[in-house]
Amino acid sequence: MVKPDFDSATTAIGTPNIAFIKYWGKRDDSGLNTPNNSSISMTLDETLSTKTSVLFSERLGKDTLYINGDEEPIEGGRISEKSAYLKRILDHMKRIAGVDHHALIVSENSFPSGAGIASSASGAATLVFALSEALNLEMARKEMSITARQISGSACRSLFGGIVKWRAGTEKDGSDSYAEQVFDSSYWPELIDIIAIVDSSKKRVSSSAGHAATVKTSVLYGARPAFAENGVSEIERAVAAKDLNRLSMAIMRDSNNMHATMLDTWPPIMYLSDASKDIIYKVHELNESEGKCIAGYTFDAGPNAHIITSEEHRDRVMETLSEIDGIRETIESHMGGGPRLLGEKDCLIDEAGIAPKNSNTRKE
Ligand code: 2P0
Repeated sequence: MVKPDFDSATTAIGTPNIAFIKYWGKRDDSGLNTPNNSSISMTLDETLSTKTSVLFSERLGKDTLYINGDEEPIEGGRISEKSAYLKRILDHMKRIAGVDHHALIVSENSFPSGAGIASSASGAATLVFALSEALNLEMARKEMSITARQISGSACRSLFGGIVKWRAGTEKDGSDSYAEQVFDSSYWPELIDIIAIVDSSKKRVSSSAGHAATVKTSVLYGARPAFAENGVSEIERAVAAKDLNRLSMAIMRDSNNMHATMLDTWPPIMYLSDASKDIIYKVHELNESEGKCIAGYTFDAGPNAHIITSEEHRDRVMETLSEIDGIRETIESHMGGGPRLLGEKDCLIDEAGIAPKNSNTRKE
C-alpha cells in the first residue's frame, strides 16, 4: 500500500440520493444501521452537493471536523450519535492505514441541512470516500458503502451514481447490507427530480429517533418490509423499461406507505405539511388530466417534495407547482455519477495554516 501524502489535503465531492423505495426502520439497535427492508434510489447530480477536504498532519493536536464553517465536536462528552460513529470510523480507517496522525476534516453542503434533503447521506458518503482516498486505502465501493452506512443508513447509497439498490441483507454484523449500482447515470438521462422546498427549517423528529419509534409502536409497520421489497423489484422493472407511469406510481405508493407508518407511530410523527399535501393533490390532478402518471411525488423525513418526472413533462409539472402556495423554491436535479475527487482549487483547507478556509469561528 502506498503511504498517504501527509500535509497535502484530499478533496472530494458527493451528492444526496432520493429514495424511490424508502429505508425506514432498523433491524436492531446495534448502531450498524442494518435495515428491515431493501431500498432503491436515484443519486442526484452536483446541483446539490457536499464538498469535503481531509488533511492528515502531525502538526494537528486532535481530530477536528468542521461542517458548514462550524466546528462539530467529535470527541468528549457532548457529541451527537452520528459524530460518535464518525469518529469510530475515522479511527478504524486510520488503524487500517497504519496512520496515527490526526485529521482535519472540513465539509460544506450546498443545501440547507436538516430540511429533509438528505445532507447526512451526502455528507457521510463523501467523507468516507475522501478518507479512503486520503489514506490510500484502495477500498472497494462496496466496503465504502458498508462503512458509510454505519454513519447514516441512506449514505450507503450515495457511494454510487445512477439508480442504486441497497440490499437489506441478513447477517447480524451487516456485512451483506450494502448498496450497488443497478443502472448508471446515463441510462435514463431525461429523468429529473424537481425538489419543491416548502420549509428549510430543522425537522421536529430526527430520522434516527423516527426509525426506532415507528418500528417499536406502529401496527401498520408490520406490512411494510414485504411491501417495500416488492416495490424495489417494481422500480427495477419500471426503470429498465423507462416506464414513467409505472415508476411514478410505485414511487408515490411507497412514500405514502412510509408516511402512513409514521402517522401510525405512537406518538405520531408527521413530516408532511399543508403545502406537502397540496403538492400530493395537485400531482394526482395532473396525472388524472393526462390519463397516466407523468410525475410522482416522494417525501423523506420532512415536508419538501421530490417530484420525479422526465424532461418531456418538466414544463407541465412546473406549471402545476406554480399554482401551489407555500413552495419557496424549486431545485432541479438529474441523475449524478456518485462521489469523485476534486483538484486543489476546490480545497477547503488552508494547508499552510492547517485551518478551514471559511470558518464561522475564525473571526478574530
Ligand atoms: C431514505 N430516509 O431511504 C429514507 C426515507 C428518510 C426517509 O434514510 O439513522 O438519516 O442515519 O440511518 O439515513 C433518513 O434516515 O437514518 C432516511 P440513520 P437516515 O432515504
